[in-house]
Amino acid sequence: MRKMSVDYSLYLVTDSAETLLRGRDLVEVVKAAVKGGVTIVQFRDKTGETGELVRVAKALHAVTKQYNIPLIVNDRIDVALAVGAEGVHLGQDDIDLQIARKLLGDNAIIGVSVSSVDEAVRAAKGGANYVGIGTLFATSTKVDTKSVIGTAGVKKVLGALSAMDEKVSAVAIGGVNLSNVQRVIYQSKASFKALDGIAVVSAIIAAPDPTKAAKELKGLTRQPPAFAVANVQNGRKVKGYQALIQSVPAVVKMLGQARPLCHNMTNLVVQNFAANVSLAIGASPIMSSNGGEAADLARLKGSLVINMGTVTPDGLEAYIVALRAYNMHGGPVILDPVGAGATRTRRDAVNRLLSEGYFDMIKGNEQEIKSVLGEENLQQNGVDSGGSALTDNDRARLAKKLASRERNVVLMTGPTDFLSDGERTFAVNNGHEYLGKITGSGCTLGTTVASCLAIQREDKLLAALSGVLLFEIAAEHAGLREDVKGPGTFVPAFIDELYHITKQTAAGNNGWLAASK
Ligand code: 3NM
Ligand code: MG
Repeated sequence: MRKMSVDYSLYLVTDSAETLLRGRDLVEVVKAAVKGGVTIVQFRDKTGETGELVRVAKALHAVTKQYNIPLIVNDRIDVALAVGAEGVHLGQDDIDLQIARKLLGDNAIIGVSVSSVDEAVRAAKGGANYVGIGTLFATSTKVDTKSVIGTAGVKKVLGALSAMDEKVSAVAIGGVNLSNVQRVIYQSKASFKALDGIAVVSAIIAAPDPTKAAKELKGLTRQPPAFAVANVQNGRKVKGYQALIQSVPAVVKMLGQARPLCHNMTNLVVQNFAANVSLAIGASPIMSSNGGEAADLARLKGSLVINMGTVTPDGLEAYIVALRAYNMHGGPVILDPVGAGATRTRRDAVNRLLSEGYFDMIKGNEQEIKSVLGEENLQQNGVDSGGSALTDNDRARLAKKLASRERNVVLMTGPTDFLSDGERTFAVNNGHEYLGKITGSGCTLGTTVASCLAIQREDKLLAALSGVLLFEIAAEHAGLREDVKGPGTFVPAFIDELYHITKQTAAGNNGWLAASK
């Protein structure tokens, strides 16, 4: 075996299933794919007779040698040895890594399938050259997967690997395709380690034109997704709360000037209220839950709110269509996971949404954020005094944890709101008790923040902060008015105050912000 430096960026795993090949010859398909830019090939055939496996492996090796890329054989060390392949790939139930190393030598590339931190650490310590982390997303190519771990699971593994002395490369596998490859790379990235590549089967093997598919996938792996931002303002990262607050008036002012579109796929209860709040702050609301028109709306440079308040199976599919359309154009999307932990349907819906697209922001109360994190029984700190026993530090940590896991912004609402982009975490103490006594205050906060996101995309945390302060200080103003006697009279007064604050800010009067705390 020859020693070679390995480029894992576009890792093709073969599959001889007729449903994928549709009459085409595997070797020809792989040749076309390699021509398109595949950087490493794994021959994976779980059913063939040994003689046939050796014949195909030999033909594949002729192709990969021509392009100077490695050929890896799945599981079958004998086949790898027979054709002089550059390495093998081992599943957790395959032959032991140490034995494989002994049989194949130091120069062989040995990869191991892992789906957890433990498996990854063991593989790295055992001397694996790379790990294939999966199953990323549920895929019909491999139905007997042990666990579907999502980008959050991949990120966890990468984080663990980055803390080790052993150098091991990493690819992710399972359901990666043209529509999600950029997001997978973006969201999987741990602080000190990114994926070295992505591994695909059907996205290339089943593609009508494997050369084109490989070329496009490779291009996308080198380019950040449309929704990626540096969270900077004028090239500078604003770190402190006080410094960030200085930029809030400009955001609110811009709302009235730009009149951004705010597309709401929201529940029936709050549609009217959300549309009124949008209009009051200068945004232009569209209340449409029809996935069919989302692609057109996504081109209008607005933002999208997906509020699962009254989620239905059809509604969920419409959300996904819209989510993908906005992701493609870089239009910001907010998830409001209403009642996320309440039913299995809602938990499943959240998981499905998180696996199908990117949310620039997730806004929810403590219970909702916990359930999106998958932490129903969080370790409690201090004395349980009924209700939530979390301290504010715990709450801040929750928001930060989810934001860093999803690589987005999290706004966790409550008596104190917590905002985090994973690096910066702030608490806001504004608001009024009547917000808790009317329907749709959380949902319309989502609409407000989404409107800010539509015009402040570079620093999404600033957009969140602007929306929260505008919304909650307006509520304080309304609550103080003499004509407000309770929740009923609060609603119209609140809409008025949102309108007044936005107008004042447009005229250069930022006095209202002094109430921020
Ligand atoms: N291994 P596609 S998932 C071969 O989880 C394989 O280890 C997996 O196929 C794992 O790119 C998988 O078509 C199939 O989704 C990936
Ligand atoms: Mg195997």
